[in-house]
Amino acid sequence: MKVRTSLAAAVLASAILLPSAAPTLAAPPAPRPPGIEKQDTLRWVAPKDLRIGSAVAGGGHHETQAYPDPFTYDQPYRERLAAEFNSVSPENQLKWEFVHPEQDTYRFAEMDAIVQFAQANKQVVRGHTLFWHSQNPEWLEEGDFTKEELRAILKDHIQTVVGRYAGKIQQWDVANEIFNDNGTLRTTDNIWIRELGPDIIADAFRWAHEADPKAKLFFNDYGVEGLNAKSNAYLELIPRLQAQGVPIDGFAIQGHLSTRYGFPGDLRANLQRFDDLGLETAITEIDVRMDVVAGTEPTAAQLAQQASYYQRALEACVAVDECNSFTIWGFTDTYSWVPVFFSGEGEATVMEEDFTRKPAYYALQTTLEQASPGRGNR
Ligand code: 9MR
Repeated sequence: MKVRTSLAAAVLASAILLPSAAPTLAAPPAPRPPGIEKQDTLRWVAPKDLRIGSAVAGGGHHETQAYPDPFTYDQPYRERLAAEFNSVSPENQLKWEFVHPEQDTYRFAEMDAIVQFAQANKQVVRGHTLFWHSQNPEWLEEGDFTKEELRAILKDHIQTVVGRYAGKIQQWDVANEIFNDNGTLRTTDNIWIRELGPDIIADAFRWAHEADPKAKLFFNDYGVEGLNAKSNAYLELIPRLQAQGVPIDGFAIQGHLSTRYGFPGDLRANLQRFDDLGLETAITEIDVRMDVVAGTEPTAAQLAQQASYYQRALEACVAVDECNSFTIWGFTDTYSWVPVFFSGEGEATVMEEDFTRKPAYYALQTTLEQASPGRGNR
């Protein structure tokens, strides 16, 4: 399982043979990985009213690793991304620091390539994210702007980015992680809320809606799996904004879980109370990390616990009417953010580094299969 070094070397070697530019725009569909039947994939068994997705690795922590851009250069990775999923989410490629690195410069090539890939492979795209306290460019965070200027900067950004992909992005995480764990707004570290006040949240949704009236607009956060102060805060905020006519379609739960803690058994009840408000819901970033001891494999018990968390999360979504999208935050441990951010933890995705499927993969496959009276979005 521990093939990080050799795999990185192989990817690096193949990168040398490839052109340095991102794949061309008229991308053909990715071929199916050898040995994998069409019917033996997650997207094939998914119910027609549920998209099964993955983050698309690139940007962020990947830029500090010893491999080239995964989405651009890792062909076996691309084949599995196409074969297994019918929804994709850019992991970092739409975040401010990546897509808007200088005040007057946008960098769209990478996201354009993801959208082309998704279209060629009949996948929908989740846009992530427009309004966040993190991964903002220095020119923005350190800039000396008046309130009017900041407001104009946010509006321009949202309308430029959402407008460019209008009709091509199904769901947007418009506002990401706006609450602290205790349910108070992030009035210190979120530049927009700090400088412009909480009403700017509604404007962000209005501007996104103007730029693409058909896109579904979401709040997205971590630590809101269960019934707690943070999820309560969303339950209070969303209807209040909707009563003012703010275009909000959904509430999304990231789902970064750890086997160190118990499974959030109230996930289904929590999704249901947002569904009861008439909202769509989604699981947008699930992974399940575990303790790792360098040089050893996870135990069967660890893998079984991980599989059960993935399965219970998917079952919770399947059980709720308008939970229409279930996305894992990467599908192979090769590119997972977890070991980079949590020392001593890892193995958080459903496939080993050589794409061997873990018990967690089969748990998802079986759960999707059992949830599928009418299949569709293959
Ligand atoms: O997976 C992302 C990683 O590549 C970045 O370096 C990191 C920086 O904050 O962000 C990771 O993605 C985050 C997502 O955008 C929002 N929810 C939490 C995710 C994990 O940190």
